[in-house]
Amino acid sequence: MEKLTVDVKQLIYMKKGIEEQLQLIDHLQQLGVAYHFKEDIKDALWTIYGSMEEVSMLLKDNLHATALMFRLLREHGFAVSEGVFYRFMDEKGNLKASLRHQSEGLVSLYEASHLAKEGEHALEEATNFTTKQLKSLMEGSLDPHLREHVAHALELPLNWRMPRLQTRWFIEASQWEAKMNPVLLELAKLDFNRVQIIYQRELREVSSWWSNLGLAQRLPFSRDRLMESYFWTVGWAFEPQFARFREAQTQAICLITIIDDVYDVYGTMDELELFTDAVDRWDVNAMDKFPEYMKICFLALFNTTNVIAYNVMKEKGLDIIPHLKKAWADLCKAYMVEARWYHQGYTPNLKEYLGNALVSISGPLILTLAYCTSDDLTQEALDDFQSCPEIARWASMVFRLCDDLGTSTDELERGDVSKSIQCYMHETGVSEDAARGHIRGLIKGNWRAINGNRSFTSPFEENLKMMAINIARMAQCIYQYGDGYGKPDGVIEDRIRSLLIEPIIM
Ligand code: 0FV
Ligand code: MN
Ligand code: MN
Ligand code: MN
Ligand code: MN
Repeated sequence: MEKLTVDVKQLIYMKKGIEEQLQLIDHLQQLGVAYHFKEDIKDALWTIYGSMEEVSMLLKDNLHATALMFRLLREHGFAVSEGVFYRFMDEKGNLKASLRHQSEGLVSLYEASHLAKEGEHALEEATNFTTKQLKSLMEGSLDPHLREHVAHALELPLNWRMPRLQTRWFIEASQWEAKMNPVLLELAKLDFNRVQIIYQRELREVSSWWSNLGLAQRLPFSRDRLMESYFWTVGWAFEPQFARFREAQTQAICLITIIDDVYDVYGTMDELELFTDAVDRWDVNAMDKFPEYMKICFLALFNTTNVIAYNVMKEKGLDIIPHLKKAWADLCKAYMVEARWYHQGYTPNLKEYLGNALVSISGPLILTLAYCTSDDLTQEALDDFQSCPEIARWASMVFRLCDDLGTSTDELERGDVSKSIQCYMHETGVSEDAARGHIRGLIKGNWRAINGNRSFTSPFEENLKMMAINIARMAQCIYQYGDGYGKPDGVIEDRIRSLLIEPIIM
């Protein structure tokens, strides 16, 4: 691996054409090894960004390379305008019909267009145009490799995909690709298997934490999902360096899941009021009044969170308890609001529902925990902490809306608060299909907001934004075919197996 890494580094600096350079960076990213070359890739992109005008001239009518450049720059937070695509459009702002024949360019433009911000009409046109063209390509006869790529793109755009899963797919789809450098591919396979072994080690540790806690046995009504929870954290930050992040987040997800079930399914209103108040005061003394099942649940939350905070205090001398306990209290209060609505038979309008539901999906808590357990946390950063910055809000919105699309049918049947689809139906009188369509539109709008907020000023901020974006991606992945978390089906099981258990054959 060391030798291959040196070889690939040389490749990055080797003098070559701009398209080749862009292609190399894209391959490194999709093969899941770009993190070994973070600085080198940054340098290369800065150079391209610094000479955008000349580069654009050079690329002239090369749609594929232009789209690749646009997407890579935007993914890395550079301010690049949709104007780079104007030269592929006619006076009316429509993409030129002759582009129909550039199948590779169409795929690249399709992927690039999913990085659109609010109000970028050229990119909106690009999504519509390429989607239509790619669908019609699928109807004709196509080279089987290209067909696989087009089908994959149409299923979900790259920007919405779980990175690690994309890596596994891309490595396998690249085996027969003439354009793929075999050195890259070998490095990618070795690294994938190496990282998978790291995941297995982490999973063993966190799974022994979970079984020692014994909470699932004491609360048999709740979902017991250690493996799925860990899988989720791999989606949020896959690189080996984020081991501590994954551990703390897996613990949090297991607790969130149980507590969500307590509020949604099991607890009485009086019990829930007591619990919410105890979390708000972060007070073990409040446990006297709890029923047994709630005592053990509270103590698990209290102890686990305090251990996480203890480690940060031990290593950095920083006190993160105030932020963590507030995030948990906000979550429980949002759960309480939903429990009250359900209890009273009240259906809020969509706006009122979403204001609460973006907290109850736990996105803000997860990102608070990510912030506070960050390796490069400082007192200064802690003083600047915001409980729900804009990007956390939009990512949580995508998470919530995807969850509602995937879980609300069963939730309603079981008896649960009206979710976004039902709130919108109640408010407007439209059909369920129409309401689902409306929600999918909202998801796209939130993605545009996320895309408009990708710039950063420090690695600390970059990591957090990436995690927020991955929260939205992971929601798209888990709920793609229904409730992949509550009722993990064959698809999610296969996905978990392919990332955590089955190595790639060399
Ligand atoms: C979703 O469950 C779910 F399981 C959540 C939000 C907790 C675990 C997952 C992560 C934090 C990643 P459900 O659909 O029951 O959630 P709601 O909020 O709809 O009750
Ligand atoms: Mn292929
Ligand atoms: Mn629930
Ligand atoms: Mn709930
Ligand atoms: Mn749900």
